[in-house]
Amino acid sequence: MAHKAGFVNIIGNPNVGKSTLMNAFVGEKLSIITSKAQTTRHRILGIVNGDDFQILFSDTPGIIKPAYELQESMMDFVKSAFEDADILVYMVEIGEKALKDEAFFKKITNSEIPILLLLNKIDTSDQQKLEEQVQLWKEKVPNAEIYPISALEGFQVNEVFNRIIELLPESPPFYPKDQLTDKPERFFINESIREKILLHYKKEIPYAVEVETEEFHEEEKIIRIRSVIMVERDTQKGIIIGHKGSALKRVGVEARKDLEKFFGKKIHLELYVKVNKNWRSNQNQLKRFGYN
Ligand SMILES: Nc1nc2c(ncn2[C@@H]2O[C@H](COP(=O)(O)OP(=O)(O)OP(=O)(O)O)[C@@H](O)[C@H]2O)c(=O)[nH]1
Ligand SMILES: [Mg+2]
Repeated sequence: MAHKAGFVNIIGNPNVGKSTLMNAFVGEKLSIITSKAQTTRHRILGIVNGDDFQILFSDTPGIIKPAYELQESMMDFVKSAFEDADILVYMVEIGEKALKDEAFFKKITNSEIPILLLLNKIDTSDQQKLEEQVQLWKEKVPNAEIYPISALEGFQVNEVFNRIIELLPESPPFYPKDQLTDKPERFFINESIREKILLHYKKEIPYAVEVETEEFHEEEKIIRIRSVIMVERDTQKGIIIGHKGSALKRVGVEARKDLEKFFGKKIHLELYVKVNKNWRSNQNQLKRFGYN
């Protein structure tokens, strides 16, 4: 049989479960997951390899109306996911409202490529509501195949995976067969730390934070890491650090545990906080942090 390979790009509103699904497909925690919207800021490739196939999943930021430069570059990642997709996975959740961007929605309904519309979080729904929702989405996106799923509980995830394999175009692999992602180690360190900040701080704080890993030094038995948490203002710096450093310490302890699992090695993690005024609206800073 001929080899199959292609880009399967996951798009949808914020917080619907896109990252949860990609991690389930890949079997690794490549993308961070929290209950807050705009958890994912990048396009993250997750590669699933078989003897005769290679699926290049892309997790993308949730679709929003951008209010500042960072969000514009997040939406550029979504745009790029529309451009190179061989199969588009459009994820919605039970009871959600319309996509926040009409133009993106038109791209989906006018799409020439296969669309799998995944109605996620059905573990939170009853049968009647589910049937109503399926009917609704059939009318809204008639060109899609609809699959009710639960990414969290793994319900119907295999069925969707098998359908993706069927739909994949014939192609040689795009990446070496032992490669898992396109992102470097430092990216996953930054993201682990950012996840803890999303989990433990309120309101605007997580959105004002970017993380940069300055040092990554692997020794035989331990990896030594130093990362800086960047905030936009002095007051935010104080909040991140907390009383006698307690808040920052909690972030460090929890991120270190995740990273030890991810790298399978003991980790020494040093964190500090720096003010980087208005980095979210500064093109040069954004470029440096890997946003286009
Ligand atoms: N009940 C339930 N919760 C889910 C399911 N899938 C994801 N979630 C939860 O929904 C929340 C958002 O999940 P994410 O995977 O981060 O969603 P996302 O679409 O990647 O979000 P952004 O990156 O912010 O756009 C988390 O609290 C998940 O645990 C599901 O099938 N059922
Ligand atoms: Mg996400």
